[in-house]
Amino acid sequence: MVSFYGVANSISGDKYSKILIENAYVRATIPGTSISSAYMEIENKSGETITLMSVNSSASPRIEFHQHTMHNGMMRMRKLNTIDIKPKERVKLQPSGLHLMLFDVTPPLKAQEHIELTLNFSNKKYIAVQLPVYSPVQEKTAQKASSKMHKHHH
Ligand SMILES: [Cu+2]
Repeated sequence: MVSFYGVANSISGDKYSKILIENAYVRATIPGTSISSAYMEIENKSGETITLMSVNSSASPRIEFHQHTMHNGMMRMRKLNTIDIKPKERVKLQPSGLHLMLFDVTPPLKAQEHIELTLNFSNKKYIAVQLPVYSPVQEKTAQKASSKMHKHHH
């Protein structure tokens, strides 16, 4: 499954290749709601920590970084200001973990569509990523495919 749709803005090809984004998708909005969450894997191929500062999209006026945590058996979401990606590290945004939370999503996100997110990294690196919108069934299928893919490496 090819899941990299990145387009570089205002960065050279060299620097661009140091950030890899894979397995990105956003969930279809549930009818009657206007929130969604987006997931992806971000790999830092450089020798320095790269920080994800913010994410913008025409699909949502407010996108936050959230982390799910367990407190006394209760799932909670904590808002993070930024996400650090250490040298050679791969940060996974995934259900029940780190994720992007999209608020006031309009129009509703429907499966088979795509939205564009612009990831703003430290040192003025901007990467635009096309994310497919997945239904719950498509999400499960994609997760199975990516866990198979990763078993290869281990
Ligand atoms: Cu959240």
